[in-house]
Amino acid sequence: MAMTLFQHVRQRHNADLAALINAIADGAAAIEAKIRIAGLGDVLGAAGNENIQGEQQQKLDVFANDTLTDVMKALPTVAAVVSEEDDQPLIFTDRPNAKFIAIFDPLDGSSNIDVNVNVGTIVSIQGVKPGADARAAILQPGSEQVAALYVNYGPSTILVYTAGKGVHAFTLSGGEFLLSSEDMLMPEQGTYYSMNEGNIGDSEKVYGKAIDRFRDGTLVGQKYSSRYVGSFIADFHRTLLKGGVFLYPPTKKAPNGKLRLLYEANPLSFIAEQAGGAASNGRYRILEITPTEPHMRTPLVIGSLSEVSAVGGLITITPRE
Ligand code: AFP
Repeated sequence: MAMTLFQHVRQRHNADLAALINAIADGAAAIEAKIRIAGLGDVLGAAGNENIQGEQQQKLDVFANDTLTDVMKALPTVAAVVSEEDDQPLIFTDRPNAKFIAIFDPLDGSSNIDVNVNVGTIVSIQGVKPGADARAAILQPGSEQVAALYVNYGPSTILVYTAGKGVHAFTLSGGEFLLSSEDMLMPEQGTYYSMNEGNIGDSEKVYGKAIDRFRDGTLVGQKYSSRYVGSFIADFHRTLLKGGVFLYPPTKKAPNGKLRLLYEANPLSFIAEQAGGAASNGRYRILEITPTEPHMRTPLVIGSLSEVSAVGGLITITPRE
């Protein structure tokens, strides 16, 4: 039988991280079971509340958030939890030896659920020294992440993680995530660009220019095709496997970008870099940005090294101070 997720993390890293990632995977298996029967029960549709981002919470958002939060509450190694769905971080003050902070988007792309399109769970795991202020430790640059993972609820359910020694994928089978790809590498160059082209007129001109030049083959020396699902995990997973680039620029509606730094851009940038890819906010490497608040947004250009560098070359890079 293929190696389990727990065995893999334990062998390459340590038992505490293996227990944490395994518990998250159990939560994801419960979420996937609910997604699989979404059309049959009272599972689809809006829950009737808005989250901190001003977005309509779906019933499955609430279920996924409650499931993952309960997982974290039960783990004595977790010092704090940050969720897209909750305004404030949850700090566990009675755990002086806790050493992880779990930051997650419980169900990314949830507006796609009602039309049966892939959704995902994204988790960033940061470290905090025992006894240190967990609230302050939440705002670390992404380069300090201990691990990052996502779960893609698609035709099969796949969990991809890194803890700094490569990127590995596990496929859910019989309630267990089993190793399906080890030491994954993103192609250095792909053939797809991925952006909501409805935003081009409302974005900085350079993004429209980049798309034009991907199309006519003058940016990276070949003509590109377009792919855009509108579920970040689906678009990222394709980019990890096939190469290419995903772009979400600043727009008039979202002047700082739409995607969230701590629980979307950071974990997937860690995975992209570990797979040999790259990620920037158009100006800086994503993993070097110091967050100013837990729900901070960022523009994002992520994918193969060739395309991310080429888009970066079109943008006026401001040197870091
Ligand atoms: P929802 O979780 O509200 O569906 O948003 C999904 C998302 O954050 C991310 O998964 C997509 O990449 C992005 O939004 C799509 O945004 P646009 O609909 O503006 O293209």
